Amino acid sequence: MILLTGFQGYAGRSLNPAEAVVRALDGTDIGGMTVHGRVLPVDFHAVARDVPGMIDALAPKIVVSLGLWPGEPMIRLERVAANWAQFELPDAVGHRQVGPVVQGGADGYLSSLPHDAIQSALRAQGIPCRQSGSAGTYLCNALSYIVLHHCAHHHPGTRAGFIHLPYLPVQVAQMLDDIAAEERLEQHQRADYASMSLEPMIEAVKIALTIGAEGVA
Ligand code: PCA
Repeated sequence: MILLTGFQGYAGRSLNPAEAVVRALDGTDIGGMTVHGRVLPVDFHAVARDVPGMIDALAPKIVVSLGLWPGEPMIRLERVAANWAQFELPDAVGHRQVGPVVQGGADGYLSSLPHDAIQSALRAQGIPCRQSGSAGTYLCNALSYIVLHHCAHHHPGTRAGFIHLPYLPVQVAQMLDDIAAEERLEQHQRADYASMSLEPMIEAVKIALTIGAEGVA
């Protein structure tokens, strides 16, 4: 089976495309495996406590985690998870993690998903996609690290990786209204308020899981 996780909204926003994609794909069959969707709170301690047990209980062949990268214009495949957190923003329960994600853990892990094949397949479908060497220093990187660390130690056959998604168009529309209301200098001229509709995001994750499942018994 496949474990697909996605974060809830955070930083005062109720929507997160990651949650929407997880809800859309939960219970579907991909590559002969059932997708088990789990929506995660933006809460460092809850994630660190619950996700390893989730993996032990479900024993998935593939774990793909999803999150929002604000302003990212395309599907972003994260290659690297670093054992470092530098939360500039408190999480949903007010915690700011600064320091290692896992005390005493390796400095980093590489994703075990077939990134090049996923990238080619997405581009062939007309879905813009790129690979990234840093998932940042907030909870997405931390979750990616926690999953890869746990799999490296306890589920060596499990493929795992992280995908960052752009804003949904409705989020950018709302932001533009918020910015206009705040009358903040220059914000209305910024050219980096990228977004992507939900359908291609769902399609992208479906393709990534299909390719990730190839050759997995
Ligand atoms: N994005 C944040 C955490 C939750 C989410 O969806 C991040 O990139 O770390």
